[in-house]
Amino acid sequence: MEFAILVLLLAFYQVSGGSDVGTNRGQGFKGRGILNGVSIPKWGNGGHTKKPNQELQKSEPRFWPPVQKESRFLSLFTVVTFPNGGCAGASGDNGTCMTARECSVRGGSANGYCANGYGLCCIFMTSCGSSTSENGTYFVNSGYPSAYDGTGSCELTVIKSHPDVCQIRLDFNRFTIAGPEPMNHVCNQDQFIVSGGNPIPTICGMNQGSHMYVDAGVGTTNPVKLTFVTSGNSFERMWKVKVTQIPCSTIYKADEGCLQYYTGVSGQLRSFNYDPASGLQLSNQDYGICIRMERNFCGVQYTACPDNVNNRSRAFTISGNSNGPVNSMIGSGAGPNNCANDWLLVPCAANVGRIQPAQALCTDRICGGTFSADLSMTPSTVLSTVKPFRLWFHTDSVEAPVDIDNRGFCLNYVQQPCTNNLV
Ligand SMILES: [Ca+2]
Repeated sequence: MEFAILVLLLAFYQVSGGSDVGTNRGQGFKGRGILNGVSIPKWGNGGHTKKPNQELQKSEPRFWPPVQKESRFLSLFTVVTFPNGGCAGASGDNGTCMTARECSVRGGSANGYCANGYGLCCIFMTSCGSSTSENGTYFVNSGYPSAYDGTGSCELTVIKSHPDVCQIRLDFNRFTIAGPEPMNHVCNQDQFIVSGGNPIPTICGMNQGSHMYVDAGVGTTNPVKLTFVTSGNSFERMWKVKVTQIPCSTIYKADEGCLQYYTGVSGQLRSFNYDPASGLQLSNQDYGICIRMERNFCGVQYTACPDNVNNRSRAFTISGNSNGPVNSMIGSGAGPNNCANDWLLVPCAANVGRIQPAQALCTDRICGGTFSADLSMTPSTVLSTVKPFRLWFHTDSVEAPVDIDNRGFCLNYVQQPCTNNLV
């Protein structure tokens, strides 16, 4: 989609002695290049007409010199066009490049220049009770950038900006609401709820830096609702959720069935409300975490993140009482060292550099309080070569009395190049 600024350029020029004048008269404009491109024709008879009443002395053609002195007014309409592309606003937020008028009509606020100064970077920021079809809208708490300490329900309705939108990506630039209750880790005070797309687990607590992909549905508008429910005790809440609409045809669309989608050879995966100091693993979770397979990479190694807060790492604490050491647990059985209720599913996971137990070459579910693909008190780097690269996280609705103070997981991942041992 493009639009244009019409610039009336009154160019006064003089042709004298055959010299081109053609200078840029658009000093009133910021930017460059566009007006310089205006070519002004040189007027005159071009030498193709013989001067009448003059005898030709020679046979070769004779040309008239250019018109000696001629002044003209020349008015030009110069059309300056630029795409409604993304731009970085002066505040650091991302916006869409457009004219001041269009930004105002569409309900945005101008925040710095773009398109070499011809456009304004238009930021869309909205709060409770509104709806948006603008790509890149920021959904913020009431009173943002101040915190909100109140109860209620704050909803944003997201309407497709174009019928060809397949997914909506939510980036939690700020996300601090009350965490789950401490017994069973259920979000029963504050909640963030996504409805209208595919089922999304309700989350709460601290989720700054996390993201979600929401299936936008097949309808041409298909509204998706984002709701922050705040209730219970006094709490300083703040959120700023960037809502990006993703067309079906783009290469940056997430794979189907991925609530989270990571790209790049390495990165960090965290469960919602993960925080080594005080985060509590959320109950009632069930979702897929996908890592885009980069070219010439055939597997992924996962390692628990460093934990600089606790004496014993809580970077992978999914079941058991993590106030004391808890070994890793694996598999889907109902025994004490299995993962019947809460687990991270790593397809055919195997420890790197450690001999596997004879009864199992690899495992799928991992839980407990130590990250390892076999029963152990020692954490290990875990390798999975199942493609596509995907993990699933599942928790039930119960924690106490067996499972206490678990934090969830934080894993660093590194994709592994294809070699003879890794196909
Ligand atoms: Ca549980």
